[in-house]
Amino acid sequence: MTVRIIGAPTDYGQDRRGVDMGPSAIRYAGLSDALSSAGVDAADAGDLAVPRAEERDPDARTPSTGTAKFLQEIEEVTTALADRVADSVAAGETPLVLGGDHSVAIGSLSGSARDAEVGAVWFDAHGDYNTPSTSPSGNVHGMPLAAVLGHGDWEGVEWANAPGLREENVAYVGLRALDDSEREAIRGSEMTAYTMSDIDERGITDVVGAALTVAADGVDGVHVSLDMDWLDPTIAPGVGTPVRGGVTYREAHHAMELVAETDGVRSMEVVEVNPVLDESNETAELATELVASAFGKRIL
Ligand code: Z70
Ligand code: MN
Ligand code: MN
Ligand code: MN
Repeated sequence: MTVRIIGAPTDYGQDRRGVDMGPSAIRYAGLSDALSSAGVDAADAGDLAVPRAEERDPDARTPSTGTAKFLQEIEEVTTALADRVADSVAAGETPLVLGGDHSVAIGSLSGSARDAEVGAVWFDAHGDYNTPSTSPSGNVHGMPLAAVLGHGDWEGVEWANAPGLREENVAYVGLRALDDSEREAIRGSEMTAYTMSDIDERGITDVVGAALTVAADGVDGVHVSLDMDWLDPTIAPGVGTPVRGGVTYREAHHAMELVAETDGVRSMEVVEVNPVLDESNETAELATELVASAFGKRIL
């Protein structure tokens, strides 16, 4: 198996500068060695060219679609990313996108689900199901799942919609911070949502197994989206929006080991690593370890 590393050094989807250094922090933490130890060939495509935020209007808004900040820039970045991901899949590789904030998922998913039916497992504290008109922040990293599914204002926004992804094949794991509008929209959707309470009650093995089953049902492959704020902030402090009560180190590794066992991973991304908020780079190191588990690294 060849894993194609694609860096997407962008922070246009949120307010905290520094997440654009995520790809560099993850590589520095030893990503290619970690992938080798998982027994896969890693090929690094380098980083996407992302326009420097300092050269753009900090109040960038696209009025026709409400209050999504830097929507033009995000369209540029995610459109380019979608092409890279689609090319990688077409070449028989498994693309691994390094964020960047979670807005990059618009690119990974619309690329991965361009010519195929794809499911998704969303490991995140947050729902990322806002639209420009429901968003409390205007930050697109709180919207990518709504964008790819064409929910609400995102309906018909062609560059953002992922043609081969259906709500029925999307499963959240570990939710614990939802806006009221998101809660209602998620309840009204066909997605499956496993919260931290479900993990408390059923255990990580059962919940992740169920999520993978939902995502893989009747599709060509599964996209794995790993937002590092899914983890408890005590072990992953370098994220822009830490939320208490996340999964533990062992739960996270086990979840990724279950991902590896499905054999159906078509594409993956790891996002929201912000080395500026993390003096010892432990969040990027953990991201690297978890990716290795997701691609088959085992203790014995
Ligand atoms: C909030 C919003 C969010 C990540 C924070 C927060 C969303 N729901 N996503 N951190 N990764 O602004 O939409
Ligand atoms: Mn997220
Ligand atoms: Mn999040
Ligand atoms: Mn598209």
